[in-house]
Amino acid sequence: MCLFCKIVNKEIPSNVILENDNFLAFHDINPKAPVHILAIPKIHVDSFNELNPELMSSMTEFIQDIAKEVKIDKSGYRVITNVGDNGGQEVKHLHFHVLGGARLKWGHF
Ligand code: IU
Repeated sequence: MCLFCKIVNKEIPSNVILENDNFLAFHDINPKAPVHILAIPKIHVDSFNELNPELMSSMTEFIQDIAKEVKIDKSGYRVITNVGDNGGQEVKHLHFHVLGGARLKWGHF
């Protein structure tokens, strides 16, 4: 079972901020911004490449709810999903990074 599936099953503890039947949001263990949350589907999806558009639709609302929950919806934030090797995806369970809490820099190569 993959790392994030174990987090979903609570076999590995995480700092959960929001959860419903289909999704889980928890604080990234190695934050790259003052606010850094990971949003994942509870079912195993390898990456954005395999993401069903219908699941993306409900994930959109979940990510919007995260931003409101941690109060970065008004100040602004960034949503990123890394895909595959060139995208820098380390954990092969789809996750969206939700980053905020400061004016973020841009540029990645
Ligand atoms: P990436 O897009 O696959 O590189 O992102 C993986 C993220 O998962 C990365 O930001 C890690 O800090 C984070 N993470 C975590 O929150 N808990 C863990 O046990 C592990 C990685 I391993």
